[in-house]
Amino acid sequence: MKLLTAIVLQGINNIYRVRTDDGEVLQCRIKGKTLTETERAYNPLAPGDAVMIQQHSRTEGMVVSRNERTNSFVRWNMKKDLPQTIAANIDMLWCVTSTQLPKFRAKFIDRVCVCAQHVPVTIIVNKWDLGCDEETREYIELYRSIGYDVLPLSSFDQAQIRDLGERLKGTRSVFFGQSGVGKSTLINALIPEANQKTGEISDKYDRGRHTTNFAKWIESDTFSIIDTPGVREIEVPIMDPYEIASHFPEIEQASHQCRFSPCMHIEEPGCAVLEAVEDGRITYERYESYLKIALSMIERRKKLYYGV
Ligand SMILES: Nc1nc2c(ncn2[C@@H]2O[C@H](COP(=O)(O)OP(=O)(O)OP(=O)(O)O)[C@@H](O)[C@H]2O)c(=O)[nH]1
Ligand SMILES: [Mg+2]
Ligand SMILES: [Zn+2]
Repeated sequence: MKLLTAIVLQGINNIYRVRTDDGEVLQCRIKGKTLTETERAYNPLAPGDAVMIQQHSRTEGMVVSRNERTNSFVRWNMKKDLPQTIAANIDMLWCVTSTQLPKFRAKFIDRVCVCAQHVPVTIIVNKWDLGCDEETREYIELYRSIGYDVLPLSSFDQAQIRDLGERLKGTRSVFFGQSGVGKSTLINALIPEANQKTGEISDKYDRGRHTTNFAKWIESDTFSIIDTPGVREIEVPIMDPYEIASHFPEIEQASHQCRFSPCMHIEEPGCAVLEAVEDGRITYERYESYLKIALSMIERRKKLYYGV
């Protein structure tokens, strides 16, 4: 049977909606164990994946293989203890945060940036219309000083949405962030036909209610965005603990002067990162983020590989 190339738009309960190169949208299951045997993962396919399919009818087909990914955005699924791919083959990851409701959380952003690995991250600070406290303003300056692009805006400001739309042009992007920050509202403002359901914030907990419950590929004439379900926490995938510093640009930069290489920047003599934290060139908050991720990675790997 002839094979066609398609892109995965969404997946729910092992049924994938894909679009072929000819623009036909089909529902597919995965053929046999082709994809599940080769790797241990929470989900074998994610939006953005390129796949080979067999078309069985006008509306149905079967996925027979997944093409190699250029990159992927992966979080660790704590419940299943497996890597969970949120999106694949993407140009930009937009870490959507809000000034309040829910409150801006820098530690969350730091983890997203580690999960993003080498996918470029832009930070959106949404709900600017609600005002922004001093602490959040300082964080915005901090992320900018490190080199991140930070975009304060409101979903309800048409000019800002137009500018965002300009920046999205020609890209395959992912919107990711805590529940309730306004990812789906932003997407509806950018692409009215998207018609994504949006939710209220629970006053009691200052949290969103997980309105979006599966990742979905949404398209305009000039760009595509993957809307994703909000999460409360994000855990980074298992990686070499020495690699973590490379996802903190200012720590990475200072580390070139460390006496030892590799250096974990925890207690090694002559560690230039510790010196930079001491004299304030690296903020304690960012170092603390790094340290927490690095120490827990050492523990998690011990448990995973040696069962201790
Ligand atoms: N004031 C204000 N409210 C906003 C803004 N953007 C979104 N909201 C509100 O925030 C609430 C949550 O918005 P959603 O778009 O559902 O949030 P989400 O990030 O998609 O949430 P999940 O799907 O649960 O991850 C809704 O009540 C929106 O109207 C904004 O810029 N300003
Ligand atoms: Mg949503
Ligand atoms: Zn060091």
